[in-house]
Amino acid sequence: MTRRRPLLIVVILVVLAAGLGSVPTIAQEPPQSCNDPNKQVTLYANEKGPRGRRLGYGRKPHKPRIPGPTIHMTEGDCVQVNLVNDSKEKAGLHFHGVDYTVLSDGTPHNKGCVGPGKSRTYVVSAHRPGARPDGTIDPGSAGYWHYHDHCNGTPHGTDGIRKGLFGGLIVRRAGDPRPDRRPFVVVFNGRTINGRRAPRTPIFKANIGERIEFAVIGHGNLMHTFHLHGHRWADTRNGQLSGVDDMSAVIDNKTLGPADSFGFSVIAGEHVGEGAWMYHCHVQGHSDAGMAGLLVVRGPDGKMSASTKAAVRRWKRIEGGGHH
Ligand SMILES: [Cu+2]
Repeated sequence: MTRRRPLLIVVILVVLAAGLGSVPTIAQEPPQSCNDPNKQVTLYANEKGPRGRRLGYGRKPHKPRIPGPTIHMTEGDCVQVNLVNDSKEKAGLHFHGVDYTVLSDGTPHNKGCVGPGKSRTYVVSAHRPGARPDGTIDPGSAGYWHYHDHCNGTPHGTDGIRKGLFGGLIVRRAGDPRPDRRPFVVVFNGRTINGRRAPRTPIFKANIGERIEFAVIGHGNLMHTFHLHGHRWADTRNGQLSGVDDMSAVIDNKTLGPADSFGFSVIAGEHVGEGAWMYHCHVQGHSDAGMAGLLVVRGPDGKMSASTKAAVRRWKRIEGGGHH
């Protein structure tokens, strides 16, 4: 025993030194306010549609959108989101993927709901990846996330989500490729895309060669599969491979359950050219019910070719022919 004691002391000293020298990344609680006034977002919740049966978040009062405005963050950011509830119903904000205290959880039991005519601030932050003192990896916050109501109808926001209270949240890592356009946000909810059925679903447009980005979110009670024609991406955090020998699967179809989300960026028309490329849910009964839209790849000058225009017209006519 006495012979082993010096070794034991050395081991203890090494462990202590390692502990003192490392930066604990997990012990910190997320902040409850952000100092940067530029990192403030205000969202307004309002009824939407002629009968006001839908609800949406918007950047301006009485201008709700479904999905709501996409919130952008970079790892290391803190964002203060002010929710002004201009609707006649209860609403709130609950975020996926990022850091927040229970005060910003947006749930009824944490008193995170906002009554009609009231407002409230939520604080969320995104951290960079790092190593924990024990050597395991603390993943960063980067990802294709989303936010939604957790208050309307039930304590789980079931009515709020059904009516349209949701939006995308994109957290980037420094060095991630940036798209040339605003991200295309696709929310599969019930048998709709962004609350609509073809041919009134979004028609996204880009010029050939541009980097375009999709953020895809599932909601409701159904399982979906997102498929994009003519383009494929890596099944990784942002759709990119780390090198030519990266063995990650390359896919053009991905399963999406409720509250799942993923995203990727691709080069519009790469290897396939201009045209009207469909994106849709590949559950056949869902695409037949109207869960389909278009990615229109225009020429490098931003002009749609005659054949692309004709294809878009045909698509609208065919999809407008009634759903099953
Ligand atoms: Cu589906």
